[in-house]
Amino acid sequence: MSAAISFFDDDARRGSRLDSLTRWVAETAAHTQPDSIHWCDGSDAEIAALNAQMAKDGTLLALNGQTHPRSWLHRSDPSDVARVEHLTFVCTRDPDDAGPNNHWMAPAEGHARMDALFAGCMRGRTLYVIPYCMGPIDSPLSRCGVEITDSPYVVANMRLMTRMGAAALARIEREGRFVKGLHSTGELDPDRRFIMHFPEELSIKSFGSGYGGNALLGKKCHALRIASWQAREEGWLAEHMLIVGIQNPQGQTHYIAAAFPSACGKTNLAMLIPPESYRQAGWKVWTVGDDICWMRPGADGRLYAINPEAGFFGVAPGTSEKSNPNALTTIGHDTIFTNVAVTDDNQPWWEGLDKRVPAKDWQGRDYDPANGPAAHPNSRFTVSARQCPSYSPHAEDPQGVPISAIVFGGRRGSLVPLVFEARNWTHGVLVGASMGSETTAAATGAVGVMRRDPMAMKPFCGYNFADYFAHWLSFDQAGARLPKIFHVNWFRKGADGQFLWPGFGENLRVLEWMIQRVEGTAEAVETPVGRLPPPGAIDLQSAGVSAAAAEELFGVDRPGWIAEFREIQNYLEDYGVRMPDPLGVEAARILGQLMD
Ligand code: GTP
Ligand code: SPV
Ligand code: MN
Repeated sequence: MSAAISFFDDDARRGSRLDSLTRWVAETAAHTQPDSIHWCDGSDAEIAALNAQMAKDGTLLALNGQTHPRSWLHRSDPSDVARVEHLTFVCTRDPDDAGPNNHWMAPAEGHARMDALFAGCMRGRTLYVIPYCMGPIDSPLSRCGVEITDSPYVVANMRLMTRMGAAALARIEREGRFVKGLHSTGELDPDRRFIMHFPEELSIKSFGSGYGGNALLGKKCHALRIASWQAREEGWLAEHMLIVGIQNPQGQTHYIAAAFPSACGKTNLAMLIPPESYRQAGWKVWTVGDDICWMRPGADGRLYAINPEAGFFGVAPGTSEKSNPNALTTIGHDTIFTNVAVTDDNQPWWEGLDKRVPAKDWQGRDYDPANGPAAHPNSRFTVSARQCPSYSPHAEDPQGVPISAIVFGGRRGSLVPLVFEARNWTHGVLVGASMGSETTAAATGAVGVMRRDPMAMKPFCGYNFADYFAHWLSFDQAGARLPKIFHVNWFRKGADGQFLWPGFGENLRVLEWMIQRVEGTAEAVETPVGRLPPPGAIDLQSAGVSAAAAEELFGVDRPGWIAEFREIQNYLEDYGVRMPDPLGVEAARILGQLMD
């Protein structure tokens, strides 16, 4: 093995706080046997060289440079197109610490399995060392990590999604502490694929996938599964939430954090364009983050949030000039597209973009509708957040932004109203804990199956959900000025199978009611399940919603809710004695009121 180290030489690092990092890199190299080692510095020259190399070997295909300057298409292996929840494990000494919400393996067994897969796996390849920072480089809320990978595509994505390179390495040297992520694409054999987490060691091992959350270890593996564990120990929250600033015509901005499961509208809400009348009145929307939110109580008792990511790994299908013009502008240049289709003039294309007919599908075949959608339903764009026209001027504030409201929401074709407010923090935690949603293409497996997805964290909480709910409840302390909690459902369908609510930009009408509730200027109607806006509080007519649809969107179907709460009670009981009592008490109280 010729270890060509291109960042700084061994002598400079010896004896510094980077010792443990250099040792880990050397041990990993000895085990995985790469041809060479490359320390990523995050420079423009570095990425230019990597892109040129990937263009040469076919990993990246250049897109139309006129319409999409400096943008690329990557086609992943057709068996490797989404997160693999059944192959994702949390390895804790005590299985109860991982909880029934995770697949568990003993740490020694997890390491043994992974080490066997990694043995010699980088022969003929380059080992890349990616130092990265999740969150603004100068924020006390940020945390660092290092990903070792043999995939240059992962390097290119991590460069857009995190603060990667020399500045992160300097912070790691200062702090001496970082999350270790080891990744290899292996042979992309679905039978030799695992995503393994060791929260007690702050480490991750991922083998056999090059896709998204399986491979970009800063994202779901670090910023959610490992960070949720760290957050509980340190008194903060790591959540699967967008962060959006809503500026009213008086110039005040309220920040809202919203947890929706994968492919349920976070990117879209984070980049919302107000309806015309709101724009004219002076409303503005500011994007802080579209997927992950780290929050911590500030000195004034409010929760302050940062977006640990620096870019968007967004769902392409459905993104259009009508649904999300901000996203479309964002991805107009310097973007990596993965598994989208292309037109005959080599522009990226996906279902819902426009009326053109694509030339090649996501697998590079001549487009034939008989083969299914042209773009894979989980095809994605990777792009720097700084290219987003609505990117908030406060998105990189080291202290974060204060959160006025937390919103939970799922994809529910029936029962759940467009919006309701929780009575208090405990009720709000129950609302989050009992969330249900229909599955999507963001993970492998059946689509459209209703399952419990508490706080949109089912695939991402690195520890026992019962302990996680207790951690959430613990924020309700003397001196705390907690956000109000709401639940929304943009996906309610009528008897004809069509959505009852137009969604997208019109969602601002619902956010406006929430903000007025926070400010104490809007009314609400008490129901057993929560507080609903009274008729007229949200202008549905201007949103094009008929009176009949409105009735359905705001109805409380008692027998339906009784059945729902019985299911919720069973779900909570599955967690046994660790489940905090207040949630069961709250659920029983609501069920009692529903049956009155
Ligand atoms: P992840 O990146 O997987 O975490 O997804 P996400 O939560 O960011 O979802 P995204 O905003 O990318 O939306 C996913 C799908 O939901 C797209 O097909 C959107 O068009 C659709 N969608 C988003 N917002 C709405 C809405 O308000 N109403 C309806 N009906 N569909 C929506
Ligand atoms: C999600 O599935 O919630 C995503 C995409 O944001 S991935 O990075 O693959 O997790
Ligand atoms: Mn997500």
